[in-house]
Amino acid sequence: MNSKFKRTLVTAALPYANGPVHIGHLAGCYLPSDIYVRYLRGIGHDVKFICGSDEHGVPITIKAKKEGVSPQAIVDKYHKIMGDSFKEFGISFDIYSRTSSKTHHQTASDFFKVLYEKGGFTEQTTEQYYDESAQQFLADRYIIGTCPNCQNPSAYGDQCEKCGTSLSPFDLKDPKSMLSGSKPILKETKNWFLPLDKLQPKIKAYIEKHGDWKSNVYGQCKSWLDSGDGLQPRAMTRDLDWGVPVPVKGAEGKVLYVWFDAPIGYISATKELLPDTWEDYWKKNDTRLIHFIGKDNIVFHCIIFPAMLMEHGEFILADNVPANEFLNLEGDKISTSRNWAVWLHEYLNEFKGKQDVLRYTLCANAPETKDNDFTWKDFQTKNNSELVAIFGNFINRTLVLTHKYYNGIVPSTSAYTKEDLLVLEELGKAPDKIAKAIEQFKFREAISEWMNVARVGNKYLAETEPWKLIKTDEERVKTIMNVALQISCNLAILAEPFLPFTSTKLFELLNLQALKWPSAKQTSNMAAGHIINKDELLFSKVEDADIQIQLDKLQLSKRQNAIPVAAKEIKPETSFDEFAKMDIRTATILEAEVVPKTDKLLKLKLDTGVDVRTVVSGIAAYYKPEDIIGQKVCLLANLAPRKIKGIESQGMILMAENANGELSFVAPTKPNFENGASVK
Ligand code: B3M
Ligand code: ZN
Repeated sequence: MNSKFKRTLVTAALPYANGPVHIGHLAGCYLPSDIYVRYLRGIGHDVKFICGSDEHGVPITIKAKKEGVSPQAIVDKYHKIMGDSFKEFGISFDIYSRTSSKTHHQTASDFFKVLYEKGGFTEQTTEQYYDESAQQFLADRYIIGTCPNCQNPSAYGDQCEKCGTSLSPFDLKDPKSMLSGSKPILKETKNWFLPLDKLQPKIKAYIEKHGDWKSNVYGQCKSWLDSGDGLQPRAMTRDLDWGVPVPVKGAEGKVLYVWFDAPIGYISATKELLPDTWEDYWKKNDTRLIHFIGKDNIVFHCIIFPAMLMEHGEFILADNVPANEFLNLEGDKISTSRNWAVWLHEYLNEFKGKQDVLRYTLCANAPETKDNDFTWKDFQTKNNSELVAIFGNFINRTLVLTHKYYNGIVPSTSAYTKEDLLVLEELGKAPDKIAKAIEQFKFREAISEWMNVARVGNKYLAETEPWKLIKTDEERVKTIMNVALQISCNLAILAEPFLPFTSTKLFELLNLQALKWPSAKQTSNMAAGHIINKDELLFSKVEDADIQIQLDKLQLSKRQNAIPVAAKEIKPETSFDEFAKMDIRTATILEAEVVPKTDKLLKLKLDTGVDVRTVVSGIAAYYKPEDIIGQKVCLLANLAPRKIKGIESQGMILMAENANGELSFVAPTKPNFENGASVK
């Protein structure tokens, strides 16, 4: 640890309270910060770990509108769900607060007033979109229109989700209010801006002092500072009715911009945690402030929040902002709206007691330097081939043999051999190697160094073969088992930041009080004569069937979201003459059978009123042959015949397809309507 600092304040981004927590959140921000903090606690450093729910801003009001409830009801619901998930995964915040708290409203409001009174804002009157029927200014997200880039007719005022372009509401063609569907008018409104353009030199100096930051973070900051016209003034107030009211005259009906109030939430939460000493963590130069975030939050934490703090004048600035990249899932971007995610509360139900398996997988595969992919197959491999086969196997062999040979009593050693000494030396070096990686925010490297200790242990047992030696050299086996127990104990110590549940359980098995990090530099923590507890498996296999359930769930999401393109947008105009070329007739299904060796196709015999013909139709997933004999349908009768699986299909049955991809017959609704009637 850098000795310049007496204490460390670690913050983890405040997640919006508009949905449950998924693996992307965990991997991006909460797991690395938790590992870091647990390590610091382990070495006895003074550290506080701050987080809470971000309960303001448009993400909340939109969710409330969608669910038809109040914003307060939304944040109450998700604050609880998120807080519970974090706790269950061992994310060891010292406080998990929320920005709707009284302390926070007061703190954010006071902060704004300080800047306001110093003349830290510029006032600007601008024209904004206003919904006259809803009598409300429209946040960017509340305006939809046509994307100028890709013509998507339902792009948002801040971004087109189809082509990814970031937009301003004024870029949209045919803007409409999402509240009423009406065309918004332009209306003048006054807001308070942080003059980032004027602050640019100070911010630049701050960033450039931190060339040691992760290159993804530093690079993004530099590109903001150096691009085009540099930083631009940014409105710190919004015309919205949900948030912290702007505490100045003439600002009635306005609230603080969510990105103004949310980072102040770190300060408010520290106040709630430490009413008497919070200032030590925010105002003393020997405090190290570290923000853990995801990459979409970089500019807010590296540029806007520091600018606010500088202008305020009383606070320290972040010493580091270790942002991660994004985690994808099975090759696709994680998405709440498409339900393409692994939700922590669902995982907990389905993989009871396996929190550490997810922690291990997400850390070993963390998106530290580039976006990364979570796959269930990899999850299974990490569990079965690493946690079970390497670490679990080593511990299990050690404990089982200790019981078998010595009734669970730690044996004493005689003189060490060269191989014992080599192993013990490597064991003694492990804590510093792991610590160094953690201190540099290289958590993947850190956890792999930890697993290497188990590898060393496994190799040691495989080479010394105590189970064979026991027949010829009992004395030597005592030493070997003693060494193996030392390795086990140190693995428990070093596991704590990464796999806290496993660490606790292993200490229980070893019948020891949990030891702290520095003890891992010793290789004699297990005293001869100490009695260990009965052995138990630390990890069990994840079966193919368990993985299949998860993959099936994702497939279901995919199907439910595969909205047929035709249903989304109306095709280009056509003429009646074009349409009239289709000869569509009513018909009745006479016979139906599954086409052999397929699971989607049915072979149908139809009475078309004109003839009887065969049609192959891809409806087997939706209709059973025996259920559709006698069914009325509409048939495109003059479609050129084509061979499908060797059967000539003479026409096509018209089907309607809904957003879930389900198919339904389209048929005359009058009973006994004749076959052969033409559809127009
Ligand atoms: N709530 C964005 C997010 O959840 C935002 C972070 C605030 S940190 C002060 O990604
Ligand atoms: Zn677009």
